[in-house]
Amino acid sequence: MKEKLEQIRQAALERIASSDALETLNEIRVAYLGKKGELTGVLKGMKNVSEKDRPRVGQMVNDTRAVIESKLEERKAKLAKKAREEKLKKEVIDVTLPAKKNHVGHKHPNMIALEEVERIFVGMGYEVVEGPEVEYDYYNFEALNIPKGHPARDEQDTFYINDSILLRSQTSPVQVRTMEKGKLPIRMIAPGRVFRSDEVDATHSPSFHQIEGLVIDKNITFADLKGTLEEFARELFGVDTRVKFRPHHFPFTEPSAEVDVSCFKCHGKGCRFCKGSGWIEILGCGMVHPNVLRMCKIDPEEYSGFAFGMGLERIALLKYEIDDMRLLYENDIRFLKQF
Ligand code: 2NM
Repeated sequence: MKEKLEQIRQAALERIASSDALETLNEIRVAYLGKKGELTGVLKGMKNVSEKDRPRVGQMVNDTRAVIESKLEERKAKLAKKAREEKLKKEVIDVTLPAKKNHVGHKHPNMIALEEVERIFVGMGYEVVEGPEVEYDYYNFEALNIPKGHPARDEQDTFYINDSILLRSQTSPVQVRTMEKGKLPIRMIAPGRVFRSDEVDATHSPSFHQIEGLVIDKNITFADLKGTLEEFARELFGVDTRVKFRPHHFPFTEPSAEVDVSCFKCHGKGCRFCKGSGWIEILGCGMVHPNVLRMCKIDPEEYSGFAFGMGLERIALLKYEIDDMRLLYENDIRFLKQF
């Protein structure tokens, strides 16, 4: 019996020592200590051992079991440590490798210009209001004193969805919606995308952006309009900028004007930039037409106001001296990063 146990012990310890995987250790455990294992076999043979020898033999079986178990644990810890070290070695991080480049974008010139314009008007107490790009014919034309058959409808080739719904050709519908709400006074600008069926060239696109402004209060006069836009031009183009109001016609304002600023490149002497005139056109404006006020349920006897509108792309092209509007729509990061 003793020799048998000694033999089992030897064989088990040898196998444990030469094992090199955790799975092998488990197989060894099963082979010796498992239900059908060799040591268990010996225990089962105890019934043939004399009563007198039984405690001693039992002790020997337990000792053998304990030795095998402790060696198994010891080997298991060693193999686990080895595996962990190999894993760490494999996963080592080379901190000298160049970092992955994180390509960040760049603010679009339209956006830089828009934020500048918004900053100026918000500074004068204006609110920035947005509205839908898909509009009713009513808000885009009718309420702005442009009835069906009016020539202004042909001047702005409009994308129609159906008879009464279209892609807005200006952001004035946002102003109409604000006036309709009836909360006065109003000091607002409405920036946003507008659509006109134009051919693409250096100065045209079927989709571009406008910023329109509106002030409605008691006793608002053309002098307020002039002062406001003069201040705006000086902030946007420099303190020595002069402004010129040329009579014009818009259906939604009366009187109306177009506004030129003195060329900020040549200061009015005349250069290539202003095509020799010394002046650059930047926006249209006027006193809101009484018909528009009435359609928005505002009494023109009590309230008056002014409105203006400018093309955002035009401002961006001028301010950043870009000579082709198409560059603004290509989104080439090498182009955008210059501004
Ligand atoms: C312009 C020029 C002149 C304008 C008018 C209105 C409204 F809704 F009050 F009638 N909003 N914007 C306006 C006036 C727009 O753009 C060249």
